Amino acid sequence: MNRLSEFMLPPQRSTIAEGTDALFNFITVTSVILLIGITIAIIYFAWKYRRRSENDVTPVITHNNFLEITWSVIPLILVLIVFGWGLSGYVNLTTPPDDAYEIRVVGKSWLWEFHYETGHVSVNELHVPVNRPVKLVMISDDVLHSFYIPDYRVKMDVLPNRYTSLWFEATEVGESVIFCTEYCGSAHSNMLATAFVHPQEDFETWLEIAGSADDDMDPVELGEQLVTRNACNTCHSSDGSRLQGPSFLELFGAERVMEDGEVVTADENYIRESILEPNARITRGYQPVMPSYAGTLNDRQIDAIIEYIKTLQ
Ligand code: HEC
Ligand SMILES: [Cu+2]
Repeated sequence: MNRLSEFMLPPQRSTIAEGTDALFNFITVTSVILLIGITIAIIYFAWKYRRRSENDVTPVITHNNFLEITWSVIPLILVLIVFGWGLSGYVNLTTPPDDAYEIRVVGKSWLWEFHYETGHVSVNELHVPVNRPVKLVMISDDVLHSFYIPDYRVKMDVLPNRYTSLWFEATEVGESVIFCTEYCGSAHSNMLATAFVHPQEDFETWLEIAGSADDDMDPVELGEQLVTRNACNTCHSSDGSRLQGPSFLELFGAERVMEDGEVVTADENYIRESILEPNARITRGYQPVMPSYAGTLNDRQIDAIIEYIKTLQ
């Protein structure tokens, strides 16, 4: 069975992965056995009871209790096994252990934000300790998304206005891919993140430094990093090319025409407003698809991004 999982499925990197795969393999193997058995029976009977002569007459058969009960009871038992097994897995998946480490997740078109107990926020990077249950409490800022880590066999819809949660315990130090599996707009396929699993001590250290590492960095350098870390660069280029949004090249100081005809000079206030309330004013020729970074970026970080944009002339 494990060979089968290795062949068909992603690596098993959480405590529940093996159980989930066992059920999946049970369903696959039973279905294949039934498929082969029924196909052989159909072909055999078609051949055995073929019409041999002009006067072949089919005998009148009304029913056969034994056969009918057998072919009802066996599938019923199989279906009940799958139901019970699936239910216990579902209950397990929806009840996190009490000591689970909690991280909050916000889905936005088209990125994932992770908020830690220290107030640190990381974008598209989930950091967790190994061998410790982690509970994710998730919500969406806009449309429906779905949070999926194939290596951990966990998936849960992420909804606006309502929290959903899931939990897992990673069993290996390393990296795994996180997908959005609910079609959520034109850049849905870019809504990817990475789960980084650290040894327990390293996780504590990571959490301690993560919040303060930026403090003594040069603003322009910090701004450049933030643009990548916050996935701004998936929609804004720094070389003049047009992506989902306008390029940052030659943005600072430029005159921008808004959707309603208003002309705005791209100064500090305009950039700040664009980051915190992207829908307040829409640049003409673009869709209102930028997520708000209010609550994600603090003043110092916004200033750093502005300083960085200023250098792109
Ligand atoms: C999902 C794509 C997307 C992401 C991610 C994104 N933006 Fe935008 N942004 C846009 C679009 C589209 C516009 C133009 C429409 C509008 O004004 O909202 C825009 C407009 C802007 C503007 C105004 C630009 C102009 O020329 O008028 C600024 C400044 C800006 N974004 C900064 C940022 C920063 C900083 C980040 C990261 C912290 C970011 N954006 C992340 C899509 C995005
Ligand atoms: Cu999505």
